[in-house]
Amino acid sequence: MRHQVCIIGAGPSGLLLGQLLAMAGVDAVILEAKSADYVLSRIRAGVLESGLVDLMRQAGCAERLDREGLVHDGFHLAFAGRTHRIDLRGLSGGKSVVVYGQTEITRDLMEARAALGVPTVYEAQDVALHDFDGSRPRVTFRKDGVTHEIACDFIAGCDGFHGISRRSVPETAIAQFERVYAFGWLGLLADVPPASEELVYARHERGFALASMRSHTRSRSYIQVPLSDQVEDWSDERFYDEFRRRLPEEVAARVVPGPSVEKSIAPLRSFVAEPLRFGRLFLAGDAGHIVPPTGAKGLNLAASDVHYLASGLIEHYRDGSDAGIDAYSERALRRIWKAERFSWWMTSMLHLFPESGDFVARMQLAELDYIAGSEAAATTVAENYVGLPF
Ligand code: RFL
Ligand code: PHB
Repeated sequence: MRHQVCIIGAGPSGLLLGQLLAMAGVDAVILEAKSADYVLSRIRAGVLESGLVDLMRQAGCAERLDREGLVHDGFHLAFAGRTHRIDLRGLSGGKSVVVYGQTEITRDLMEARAALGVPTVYEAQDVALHDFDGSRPRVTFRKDGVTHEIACDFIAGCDGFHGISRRSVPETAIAQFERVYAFGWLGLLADVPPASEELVYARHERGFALASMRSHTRSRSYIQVPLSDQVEDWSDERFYDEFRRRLPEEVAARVVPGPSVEKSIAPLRSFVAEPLRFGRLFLAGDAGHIVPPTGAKGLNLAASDVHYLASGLIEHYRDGSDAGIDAYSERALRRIWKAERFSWWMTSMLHLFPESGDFVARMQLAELDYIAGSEAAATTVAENYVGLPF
């Protein structure tokens, strides 16, 4: 088998890249380790920046997103018994975010890919990358007991944090920067109306809480938990008790404790690999970087990577220029580090760090009070939350 580009991973990064390339006439195959149903069952992000929405439109996949996505012009920061609204639209020169689940983005992209009839191999086992430091990279995998080989011009590693692409690069060729946090987010999805029309990020002495949603009838709720906790420790009832205690009273009063459709604990991590290009292999999305979810940036960063990478590859095939792919790593990393900073800062300001003591707790409150009282401070929150320009 021969294809121009071999994409590893059919998460949002791989599918969006595949779609943009297909629309431009570039021939790409996607290899995915799991089944399509498994990929669709992962509940993750829900807040989209306008850059991602625009890319979905460019990919011809935004019809349902434009119809069902909820435009949010603001969100709330709750702390010390107060609630402060960040007016995203007013503070960012008219920008907003869209609430629409990652699962739905994935589904829309999968359907568009199927309609184009371009190849995706699900349940590809033992995917291995070869010779990407030379001019003829190859990818091998097993499917139904048979070994296959794909010859290609480029490999796009879109296989997430635990994927094989980044691990295929010699350790001496890659620098890795990491911060691991001592807590995780316990998330609960339920088919009940959300407690608040806009998202509420709450800093509380008992730990962080976030009231979010997927639609007017589906709520997504999170609480900070120690990493030692297991999902089994948290009945729905216990979850809602704790969630309510951490939210402002008027929001807590409106929590409808519906049975969980999904409940899971996600560890929090900041991570960046440098560079994002190794010969003819490129890393994009979670394969190259991870942010803690507090800034809602993970999925959106995957989209900006894909934007830079797709335009570079299209330029290569259409114009015979390598300027775009040569600049990929640097362009993507400049935006990644700024989103890393924002996500780390929001995480630091809103979570309970028991080991850090009262001084840090007072700093968090001073910072939140400053944001609530200063338009300049609130503007930097809004500008980063709606997403820095590509
Ligand atoms: P994904 O979504 O992890 O997709 C990677 C795909 O690659 C496949 N794969 C392989 N395929 C072939 N061969 C191999 N050896 C492979 N190894 C892995 C995987 O099966 C998978 O299908 O990465 P991608 O596409 O870069 O997308 C990134 C986003 O998924 C991610 O940034 C966000 O979901 C992060 N994230 C969140 N971001 C937000 O903005 N808001 C959130 O609320 C939020 N919640 C989350 C999250 C990430 C989580 N993870 C990674 C555990 C909650 C969780 C639990
Ligand atoms: C979500 O709805 O899953 C969500 C929203 C905002 C975040 C993180 C997660 O910052």
